[in-house]
Amino acid sequence: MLEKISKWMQKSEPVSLDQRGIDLSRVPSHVAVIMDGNGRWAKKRGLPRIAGHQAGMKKVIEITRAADELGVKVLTLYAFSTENWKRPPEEVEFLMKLPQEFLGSELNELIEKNIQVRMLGDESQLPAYTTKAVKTAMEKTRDNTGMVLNFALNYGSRAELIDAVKQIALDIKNQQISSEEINESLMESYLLTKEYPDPDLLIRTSGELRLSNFMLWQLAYSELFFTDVLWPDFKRENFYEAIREYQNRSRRFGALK
Ligand code: V0D
Repeated sequence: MLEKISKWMQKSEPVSLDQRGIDLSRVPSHVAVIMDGNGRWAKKRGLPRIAGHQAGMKKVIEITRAADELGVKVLTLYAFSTENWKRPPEEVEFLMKLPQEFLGSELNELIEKNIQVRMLGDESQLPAYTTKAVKTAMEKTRDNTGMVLNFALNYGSRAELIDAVKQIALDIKNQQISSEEINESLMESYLLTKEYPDPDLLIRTSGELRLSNFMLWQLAYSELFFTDVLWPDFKRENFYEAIREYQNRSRRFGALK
């Protein structure tokens, strides 16, 4: 067995890893994260759920910095799903104030780092103070050319697919396109993610092994990394571990897909 491994290693291309064990020439372009476990983190400590969300917010800037420093091009964070409206109204209200709070303390750093803030999802049902904060951040970072920090807010993948199908049907009816033209690339041009490559890597924290209606089309070929670590406990080093695992998998299976 060891012999097999060493033969395989001789055959592979040489790789140069940095001090963290990461190959900087093969960093995933697009990383998506389901930031789960905030409520559980709080419960374990006898704190209200909102304390978990607050602690989770601290990790958003930490992981944004880590991704930016590695050269990730797009970081998509699932901040609020269309299912999250079912939570108690006080919790929803607290969550809706987080974009304002986050941007109040972190927007200057994002601007300095040439990061572009974007949003993915249906903004029409969000409170005005939430959309205002996000839109201001998007405008202030619109001309930046660095990493895209993409917040999925009131996002649901099935709704995104239904909207795409509806729009395609309308465009056929109006003779903008013909049904013969429907293919993967046309479909992609009707999705909210049309500007971005598909995620290379999905990270989900907190031990749940499901996609929960997140980017169902876009994740078709992505590497999936699940960890039991709760989002408020997720550190830079956990992010690096996910990147190393991604690189080990795609080194082994580089020929497939
Ligand atoms: C709570 C863990 C940052 C997940 C992270 C409205 C649940 C902290 C934002 C944010 C949330 C969103 C848009 C933006 C800037 C920041 C955020 C929500 C929840 C839901 F432009 N953290 N965060 N938004 N949590």
